Amino acid sequence: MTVAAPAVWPRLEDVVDPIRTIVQTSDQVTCLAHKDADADSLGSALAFAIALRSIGQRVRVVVPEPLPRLLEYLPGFETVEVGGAPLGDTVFTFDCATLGRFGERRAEVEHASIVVNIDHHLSNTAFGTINLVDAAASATGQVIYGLLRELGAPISPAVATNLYAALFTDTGGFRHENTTEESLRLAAALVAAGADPGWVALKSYKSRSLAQVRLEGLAIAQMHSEMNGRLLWSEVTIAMLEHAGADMQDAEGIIDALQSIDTMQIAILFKQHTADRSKISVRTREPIDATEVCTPFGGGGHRRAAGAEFGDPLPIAERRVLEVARRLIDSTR
Ligand SMILES: [Mn+2]
Repeated sequence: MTVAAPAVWPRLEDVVDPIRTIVQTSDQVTCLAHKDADADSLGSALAFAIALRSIGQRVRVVVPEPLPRLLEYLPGFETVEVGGAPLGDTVFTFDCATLGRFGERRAEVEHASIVVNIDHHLSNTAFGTINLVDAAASATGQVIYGLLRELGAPISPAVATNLYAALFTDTGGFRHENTTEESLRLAAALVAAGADPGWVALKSYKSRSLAQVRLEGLAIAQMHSEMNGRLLWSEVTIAMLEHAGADMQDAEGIIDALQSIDTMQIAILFKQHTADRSKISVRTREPIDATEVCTPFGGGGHRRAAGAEFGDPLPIAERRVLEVARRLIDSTR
């Protein structure tokens, strides 16, 4: 069941005391990132976990399958659990707008007695017992920083590095429109607390494998341009993965190449996960809202970046999505 999001979200100062009580009275807190976790989701979960452990709490960090191996550089990554023990009664979620983001862990989140939902997606469905959602924040990591400060938890270099990675990658290395005065000030504060910006940049954007770059080459070589380059799309098929010696995690970043093209208004990358399951990543420029490409298919995200999953073979997903994309571009003429 989907819960309608409130028109006005609770403010940090309204939820900090209940969150403090939850943390102090729980035997164990589970920090859960979303499926196909990115550095904002997992970095926020790790930062929160490390900070709480340092003040004596028992905290686990869990991700739905599969383990996001490209994030192994995040401090504490070696503690991340995938599969295994139940989530338990107290679950904190990070950067997850809907219950659909929890993959095989969804039922456990639905049945947990306390769920603290911390996010920055406007489309968040308020599935938590407590919902700390700030759509003005550039990253969930920014919300976590504010919460940790309110809780009086120390921002160690490991915490700062995780939060910096969250903020840095969710702003595309401070290039996306969600880069604000506040996020840049926070970046400086995190560097002062021990995050190394050059190292995080190296790990997030300059540590790609040969297979990743080969796969990107294949996807770019067969990119389609429609409507005078306003609609740009490509695909990653299982055959392409085999050809490049890559797996689907290596497709991360291809969408950035598509969205770097000057004429682009909608860029879409189609990913064939199995014969009858596919996913899309979508990026847009003003005035087109990326969520409008994805919500007809049960997906969501942000105005500039969104995604969706399909229980359809790739060609069917492509036909359905491209129809929506062409119509959106047409309506902006
Ligand atoms: Mn995020």
